[in-house]
Amino acid sequence: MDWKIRKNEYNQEKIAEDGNRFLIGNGYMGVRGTLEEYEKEQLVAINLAGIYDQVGEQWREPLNAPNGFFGFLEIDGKPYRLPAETPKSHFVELDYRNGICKRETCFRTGRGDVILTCERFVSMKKVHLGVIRYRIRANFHADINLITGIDADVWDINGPHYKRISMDEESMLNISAVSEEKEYQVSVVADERTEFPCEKRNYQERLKSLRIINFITDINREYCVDKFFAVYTSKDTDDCYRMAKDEVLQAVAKGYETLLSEQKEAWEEIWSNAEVLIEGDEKSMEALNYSTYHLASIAPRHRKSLSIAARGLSGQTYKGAVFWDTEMFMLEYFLMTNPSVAKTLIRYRIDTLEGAKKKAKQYGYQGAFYAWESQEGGFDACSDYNVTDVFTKRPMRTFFRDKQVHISAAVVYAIARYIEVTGDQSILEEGAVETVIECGLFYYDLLLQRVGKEGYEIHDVIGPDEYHERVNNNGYTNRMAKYTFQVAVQLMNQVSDEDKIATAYPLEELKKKFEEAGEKIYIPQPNGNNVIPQFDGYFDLEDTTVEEVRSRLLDPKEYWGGAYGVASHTQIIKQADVVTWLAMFPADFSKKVLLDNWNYYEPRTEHGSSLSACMYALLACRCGMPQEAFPLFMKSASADLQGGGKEWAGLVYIGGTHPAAAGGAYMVALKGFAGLEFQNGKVYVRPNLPKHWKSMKFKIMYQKQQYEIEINEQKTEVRAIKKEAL
Ligand code: IFM
Repeated sequence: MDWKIRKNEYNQEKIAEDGNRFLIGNGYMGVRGTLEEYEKEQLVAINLAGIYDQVGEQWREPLNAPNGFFGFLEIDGKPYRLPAETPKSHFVELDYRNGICKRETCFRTGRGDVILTCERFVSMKKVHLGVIRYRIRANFHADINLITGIDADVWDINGPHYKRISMDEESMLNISAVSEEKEYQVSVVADERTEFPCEKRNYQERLKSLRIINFITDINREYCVDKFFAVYTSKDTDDCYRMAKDEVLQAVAKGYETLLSEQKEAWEEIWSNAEVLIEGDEKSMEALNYSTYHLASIAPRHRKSLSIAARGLSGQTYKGAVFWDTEMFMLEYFLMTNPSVAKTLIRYRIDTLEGAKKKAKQYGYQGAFYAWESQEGGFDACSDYNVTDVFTKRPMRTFFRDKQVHISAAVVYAIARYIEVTGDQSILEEGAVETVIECGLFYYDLLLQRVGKEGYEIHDVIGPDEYHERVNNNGYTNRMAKYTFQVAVQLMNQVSDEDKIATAYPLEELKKKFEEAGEKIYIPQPNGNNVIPQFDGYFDLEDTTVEEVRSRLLDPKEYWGGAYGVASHTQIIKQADVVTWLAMFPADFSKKVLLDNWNYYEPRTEHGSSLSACMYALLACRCGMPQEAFPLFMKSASADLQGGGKEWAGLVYIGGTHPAAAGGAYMVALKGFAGLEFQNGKVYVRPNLPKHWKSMKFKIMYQKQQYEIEINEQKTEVRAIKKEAL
């Protein structure tokens, strides 16, 4: 495996998909895999983590920074740029071992050929920094203008976000922009290094700060231009312009080669903990490591409290918001490979507890109801009208924000899993206990007791399967609420009398209430065929096939759920729901029940969400069916490598990268195929490899100790290899 993906042909229809596939990032910013000469029409984005802004009544979304990678060639006075030009040859390559994206394009002119090669990365060591090396070679004496600069005419889904844009008349290229709503300042400064005679001239164009570098080429000589740019925002510092300038000065002084070796070192460090080796199936190994490349590229290492958006740093899709994806699908990867990032993700939820309490209050509940689409401060960006109807072009009332109450339990799950895996209790003092108690209070308030019935129920919710809205007793939700009560009691039992929580909450009373709630909450049980109803009345819905439902679509972009969606009145579901429950809590039922549910639900699942396949794969492994799990694992692991996922929900664009699928694939590999488990402070592996996998080797962190795990036909070994915490 050469840790590179490459595309040799140029096709315009794939610009959006390639932007995701060739993405580079460092947790602070994500840069779509677009070409240097592209502009907003080609969905260029330098997407910034955790900084949001709203224009008018449109959806609030994260800011895209002015593009410091912008640049193009003029040859003999004529611009040569894609897509306007047809290249003689062209390739794009991502070296995902080192987070470096390269393109090479040969332009044919009337006088000869010019080859432009660009190699770029965003520094993993200095997260504000972007670096690019241009190499230009011609087989004739070409008059070259390399036009390089910063483009503030950025792609926005709900923008434009910058109301004021300024450029100083300085020797360095620079743009400072002020955002519409929150008046965040974003400054980008750029400069370059050339070591050959050339003429340079700065100029400004609407929303662009540009420089022409002019030279005449010798035949077949390579000319190298190294450009460095830095992005700072007023969320990082009070003086972002100066900080950006200083960073660029330092980068220019260091030079490309030094920054490149720092980049390689930083990525090597990541892979030294995260690489998964698979013998016997190179394709799986590539897909899996490429998937986790995306997770590593968006990991917030630069902050103590920040989370990851559902589409990572690939743009403003889904409002750049944080969903349950992080806790239920991505967290495990960080726990195994970099627990301090896992802690950062959890702190984000602890720090947004106030937002969750506010949301609960708005709906008349006590406790913490986390945002379905969480932005700064836990603000719920989810709109009441989250899908646009393809027929009427009107926004459709959806209930994701109001009814996907399972989100709070995902936060509790993450906290409990973090403590279990890392053994680090320090988050308890940082607000984790309050967070869990508040989530418990929220579910407590949702409980209903029907006259003449014993248990407690939860009505009017949406489970993971979003096509069926406002259902009663969604099994997954009720089970997660039960789990929340149990974790809350456990944590309250650890609180000492001197602890300030002991005075803030009536702990004894709460423990009693939650214990009782945990025991009495109604958990849907398997029917005569061993199948658990996804919610009350699920089996009464039309039992049909995914293909039949698909054939009823009048428009391919039509939304399947909601009031009159094609799936709403059928048993066809969007994504793993009961199966997510069983994959998470396999000990709840016998293996036979797990299997019968898998067999029932799988053919009835559209897998319309990239979060679905991995849960089916995980449960298949739990049922001892690695062969059935394998294609579903590959579907998750290849979500961004192959592309082709759903790009539209009604008329709303939902394309981008799929970090939850990546995290899901990683879970399948480790928990499913390798059968990794922790019990009483010990690491166990009960391998369940697909037939053609000859061996598997990876490292994990468990309770401050790193282990190397090796599984092959002869042996299964778990070796403790490093003492220090990561
Ligand atoms: O969180 C998911 C949800 O489960 C399905 N729709 C997309 C969301 C973001 O990935």
